[in-house]
Amino acid sequence: MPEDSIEHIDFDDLNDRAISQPLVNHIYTADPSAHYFNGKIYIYPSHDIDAGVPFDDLGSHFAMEDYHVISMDSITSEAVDNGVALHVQDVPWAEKQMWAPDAAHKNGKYYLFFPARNYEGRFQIGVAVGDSPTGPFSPQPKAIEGSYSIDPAVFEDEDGSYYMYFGGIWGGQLQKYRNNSYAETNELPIPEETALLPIVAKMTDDLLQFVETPKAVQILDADGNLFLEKDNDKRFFEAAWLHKYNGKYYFSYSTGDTHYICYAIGDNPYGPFTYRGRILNPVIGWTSHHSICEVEGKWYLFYHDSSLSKGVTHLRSVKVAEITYRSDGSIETLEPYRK
Ligand code: FUB
Repeated sequence: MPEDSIEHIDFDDLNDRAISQPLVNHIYTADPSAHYFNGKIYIYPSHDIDAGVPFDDLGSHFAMEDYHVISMDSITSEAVDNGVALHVQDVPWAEKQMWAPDAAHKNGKYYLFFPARNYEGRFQIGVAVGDSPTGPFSPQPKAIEGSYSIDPAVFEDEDGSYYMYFGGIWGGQLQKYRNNSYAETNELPIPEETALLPIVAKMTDDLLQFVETPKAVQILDADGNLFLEKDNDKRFFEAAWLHKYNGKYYFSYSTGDTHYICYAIGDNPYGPFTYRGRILNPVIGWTSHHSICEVEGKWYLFYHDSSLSKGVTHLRSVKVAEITYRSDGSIETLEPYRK
């Protein structure tokens, strides 16, 4: 929701109608990637700040500098801020804009995956490694080779393989790439052309690199066709996430400029995925970003909105709400504020 349409919102009333409240309110947090590691919930969010950078369509005002990990003993417990887990000043290749991260756990090590702008102004994705799920994390000296754009989400499959999904348009620069190559002249497709697609790559055993050339992830409509750019209430924009439910792979994402969290279902981690609907209707704030995590047999959507900051686009707060699967595997759409 654009900031100019929020002037008349009664935020006290909105907060009363919200289906959930911010998990923490002493700092702003966004883009939550939630995981259940060793019987506890860990949330890896962006740490929103007001850095005084003017608003633009490329998201320069999202000028985040560090990451804090939030932990919860259970879904109803207090959310604990574990302090700074990684700072941009400690990442040799990254200049600024520590955007939506994710994390993974393997063989007793914890891996924080994060996008940032490098010194040439391009987003890339880095990895930092730690011994604890809350950090601190030590960054690798260089970004992942062949990585680009934003919003990494790392999925661990049941066979022990890990896959990274990534990509985001506008500020996330995905429109500048075709077949993994950058060109300044590349732009968004025109409305009648096929929409841009998210990207996936399998990770190496040490989770520090891609094992293969990244591939496009196909999201198809019910007739088996790719969405067009004009289908912007269904096509991919940013915020990829993958989870597995009842043996099926669910790829979920934000439609960006239409503000929906949607999902598509497939039979393997590479897709294709067939569009099935919306998980979350628009929240207060322009962006919508989420993750889906199973905790003790129930499934939860971690998401954010800008209710605490009274609608400031780049000052968001992480929330959580339970999601419900129907018997056919579809997900009931959540309305973030009761009518
Ligand atoms: O937090 C910065 C950017 O906003 C994220 O990378 C996008 O997904 C959007 O939420």
